[in-house]
Amino acid sequence: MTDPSPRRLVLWGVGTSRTLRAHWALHELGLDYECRPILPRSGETKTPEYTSLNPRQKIPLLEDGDFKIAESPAIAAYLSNTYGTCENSLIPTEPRAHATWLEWCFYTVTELDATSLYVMRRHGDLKHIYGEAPVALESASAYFATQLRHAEQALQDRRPFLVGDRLTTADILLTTCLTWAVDYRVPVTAACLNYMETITARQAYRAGLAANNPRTA
Ligand SMILES: N[C@@H](CCC(=O)N[C@@H](CS)C(=O)NCC(=O)O)C(=O)O
Repeated sequence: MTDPSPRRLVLWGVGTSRTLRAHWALHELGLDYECRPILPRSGETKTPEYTSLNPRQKIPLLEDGDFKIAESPAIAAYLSNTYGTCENSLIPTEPRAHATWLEWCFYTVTELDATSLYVMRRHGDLKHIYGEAPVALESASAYFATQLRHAEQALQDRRPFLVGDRLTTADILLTTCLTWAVDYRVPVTAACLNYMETITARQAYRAGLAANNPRTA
């Protein structure tokens, strides 16, 4: 029997660090959603249906009724701004805390993700698609180590969250980069590992991880 009342929130994509960010944010906010478990490099991001939703042919993508939004940091921020409450908001509002949150978000997605880890992925595991480039791979790994000093230094005080006294989307972004780095056997230093251990013990992280698993989605 078909569901007579399709859910409003539909998340496309499973199986990657970027898709995990969206699943995890949905669980932090306690939101009910439908998952379309398409995978990267499977042809599923290139179908005419999906291409009409996202011409970039990338996952994740969120549909909320007639609104759609891609880019994992934007999806997490949209969900918090739209559905977050005083109790579970994932974005600080006080101007300086908000600016610091933005700084962590941009640092993580530009310096750690796009410039370092993704370059390593493209020219490492995905070299059959993006080309072999050992020099780029090595320099991206060294760049990651230098850039990670910022997080390592900030986390020396053993703070549980990057900004303020609760989880924000910046924690979601940084944690997914740290777990990605650990999977890649890129050295991650002590304070970052302690921080990651605390954050990944959260129930919403566990639930997001299960939802992001292509075998269970
Ligand atoms: N900046 C985007 C990156 C999205 C991205 O690169 N997604 C990859 C998987 S992690 C993808 O969809 N690749 C498409 C494909 O290979 O089919 C985000 O953070 O959402």
